[in-house]
Amino acid sequence: MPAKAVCVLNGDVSGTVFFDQKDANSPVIVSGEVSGLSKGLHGFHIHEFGDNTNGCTSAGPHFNPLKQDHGAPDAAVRHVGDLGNIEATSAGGVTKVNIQDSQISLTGPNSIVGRTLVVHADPDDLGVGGHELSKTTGNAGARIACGVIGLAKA
Ligand SMILES: [Cu+2]
Ligand SMILES: [Zn+2]
Repeated sequence: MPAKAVCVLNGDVSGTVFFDQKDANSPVIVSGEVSGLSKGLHGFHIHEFGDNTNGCTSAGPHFNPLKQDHGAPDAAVRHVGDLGNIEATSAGGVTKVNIQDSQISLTGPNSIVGRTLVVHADPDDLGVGGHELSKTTGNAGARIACGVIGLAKA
């Protein structure tokens, strides 16, 4: 069964991100746009809770059902929610999102539906920056926009 989900990002920047999955064992295609980012890399993660009652803070830590360290999307050791970075090639413009990921899902134990997508102020160091936060958050800094991922019409 194909599944679709969508997230409207709000905060210091804004955007809309779609999640498409052909069936439960297929990768999830993450596509969309984020507007207003500063030039450079910005951490892009699924956080555990779909709770924005205290802004992006209440989304909690990275979605990590397997209790792993933080890492790059293509690393063997990563959080399920680790989607790496998106890159704004100029300041304040529109940044396209185009990611394919095989750990997140729209069904089952790795489902991201009902959780929060967060965009960060700074680059995610992918676990290898040597900072005390590298293995938990990638030292990606403030949460500048977020939104809850919800089911969309398939
Ligand atoms: Cu994050
Ligand atoms: Zn992580």
